[in-house]
Amino acid sequence: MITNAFPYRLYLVISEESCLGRNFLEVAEQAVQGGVDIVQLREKALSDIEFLDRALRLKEVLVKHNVPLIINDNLNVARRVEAFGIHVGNNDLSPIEIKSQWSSPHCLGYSIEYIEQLNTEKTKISDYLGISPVFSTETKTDTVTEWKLNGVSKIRTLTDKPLVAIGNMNKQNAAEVIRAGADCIAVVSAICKAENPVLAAEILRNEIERAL
Ligand code: TZP
Ligand code: MG
Repeated sequence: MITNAFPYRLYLVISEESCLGRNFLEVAEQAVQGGVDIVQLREKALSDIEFLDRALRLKEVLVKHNVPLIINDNLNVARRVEAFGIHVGNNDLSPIEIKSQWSSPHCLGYSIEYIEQLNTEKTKISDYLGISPVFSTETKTDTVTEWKLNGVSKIRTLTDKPLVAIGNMNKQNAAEVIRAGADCIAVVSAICKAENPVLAAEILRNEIERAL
């Protein structure tokens, strides 16, 4: 369920390398112009200093548009850039550690990779849940469960948290995933690798709105 604390519908997950050699700041800004309303910086192979530098530059762009920044799995960077929130997977920093070290009201996203995670304290204290991956994807191959539409529906029946669908999401499947119970669609390739990121975001946003 969408809440006042998490009203977002189209979520861009970006890294510099996902943008095919283009300037990732420009891609992010174009995505926002097309209708992305929340952005996560996900850099898995950088030092804290390099990660922070990218995060600060991205935040400068997002602030102009009043779009929140989420940092993937790095509490130092999240704090120093004064991010809106942090996102972690099941093998990352623990949500419990994060909540104890970084006080509310920062937004905490947690990826659900198998069903047993739902009934845990980590899930309970998270502000939104990632359904990861809905469909298998070349962007992230170390995944556990391919949820598909059935999995999205099943998770929907088990929690009221905002649900963010990720994994090979695109304009062909966004509407049906929303109808299956997701609240928000997260993408890397569908925007970062699109010829026209503004248009790609607009089309995705329309597909989402049409299914609500
Ligand atoms: N977590 C689960 S799938 C995924 C992440 C970060 C990658 C999604 O990338 P794409 O290109 O939108 O399939
Ligand atoms: Mg991880």
